[in-house]
Amino acid sequence: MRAWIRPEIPALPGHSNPPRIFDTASQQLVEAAPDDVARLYVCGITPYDATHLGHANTYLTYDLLQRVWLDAGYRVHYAQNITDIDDPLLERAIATGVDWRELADEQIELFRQDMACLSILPPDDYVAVTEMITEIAEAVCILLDRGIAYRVPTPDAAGDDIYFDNRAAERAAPWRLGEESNLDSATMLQFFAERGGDPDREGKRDALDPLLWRASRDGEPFWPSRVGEGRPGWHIECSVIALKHLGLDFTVQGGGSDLVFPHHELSAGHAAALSGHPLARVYSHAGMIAYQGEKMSKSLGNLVKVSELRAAGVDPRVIRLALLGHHYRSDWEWTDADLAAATARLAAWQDPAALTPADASHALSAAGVLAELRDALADDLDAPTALAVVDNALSHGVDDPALAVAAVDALLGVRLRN
Ligand code: 5CA
Ligand code: ZN
Repeated sequence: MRAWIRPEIPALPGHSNPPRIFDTASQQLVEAAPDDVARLYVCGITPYDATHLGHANTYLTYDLLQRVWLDAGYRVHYAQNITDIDDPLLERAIATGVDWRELADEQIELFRQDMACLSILPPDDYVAVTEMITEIAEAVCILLDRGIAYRVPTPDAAGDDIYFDNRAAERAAPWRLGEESNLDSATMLQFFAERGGDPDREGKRDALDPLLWRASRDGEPFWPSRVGEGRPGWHIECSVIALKHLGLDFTVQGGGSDLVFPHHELSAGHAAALSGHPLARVYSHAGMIAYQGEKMSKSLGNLVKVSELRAAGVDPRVIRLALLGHHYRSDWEWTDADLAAATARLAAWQDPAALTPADASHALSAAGVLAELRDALADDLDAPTALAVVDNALSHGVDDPALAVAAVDALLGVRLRN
């Protein structure tokens, strides 16, 4: 799929250190330092409603990570999927009387516009599940052949549903359930049931075994394949897309923390069972943004949409600054105060007199400001500290305003002057 336009990044003198970021599996900060090319996979949208601030925050997190990598001198290879066939999308299409393909196309286009307005770096490979059906079905065949997948008879469907055998995968692959999420089995069961899993499905070998392939039911979209007519389960899509485009053991797998379990844990399991290697070196997760007391989510409908803020005249840089005001790993609730604070901050940063010292003898070194910005971001993407560094530079003025402006543009993605 076509992604969106790439924002320009000004060149800066010198370079950042490789970033340290928090790894969910080991529960510690680790250096995300690739040998050469930084390979990043971030789970994309399920396109049945418009981009909200929670999505924007997650994609902004990995935009920052890429800006640090680029500034540290690495090349970046970034892949993202689109879950353009799944139950919630079909349910919304039926409820609104729209063809599911039209709904997905409309929402993908809106997402592209939102991402471009927010100056989010686009993926090199932007891949819809519906473009990968054959490869996914092949992967399911391989898992069946190796005895790591099994058929569950499905009387109301044209063929069998196919499930992943977690226990068999643990025996065959460098992977263990719980290794990434660190959750106990009761919590896994709860999250599995809440987040698209079917623990009570009759005929499964284990309650936590996930669906790999869903045989077609009456009226549901399906694709012919070597494993019968049907469509892919959720986790396998990300494993197959990531393996195809990024290869083995890539640098960082990212997404919101709602995906830690079951989605990321089981995508890693599928990939390990297919390739014999771990999926990624670092498993990174962004916090959840809430609104009106609950996690902002399309299914609940408590959304603040990027497109609606834009239509109301909010400068996308304000949205960026509002999100950057919170550390990416924290869970927080959006309020109008975030918007007000970010609006005031952008106005202050854009003031033509800002950064120019009233008294040259008190000016800060712009090179020093750049170094502080780099240190903050390389330290687990500490954007709130980075914003404070710029605020401080403004209150004193700097000896080279053009360098400070370029640093804010390149590292924080906020262009202050044209
Ligand atoms: N298509 C799947 C991933 S394969 C999916 O989760 N789609 S989504 O549209 O529901 O979410 C897209 C991304 O936004 C995911 O990385 C998810 O973790 C993140 N996300 C969703 N809601 C929030 C929220 N309230 N706060 C922060 N991030 C969120
Ligand atoms: Zn995913």
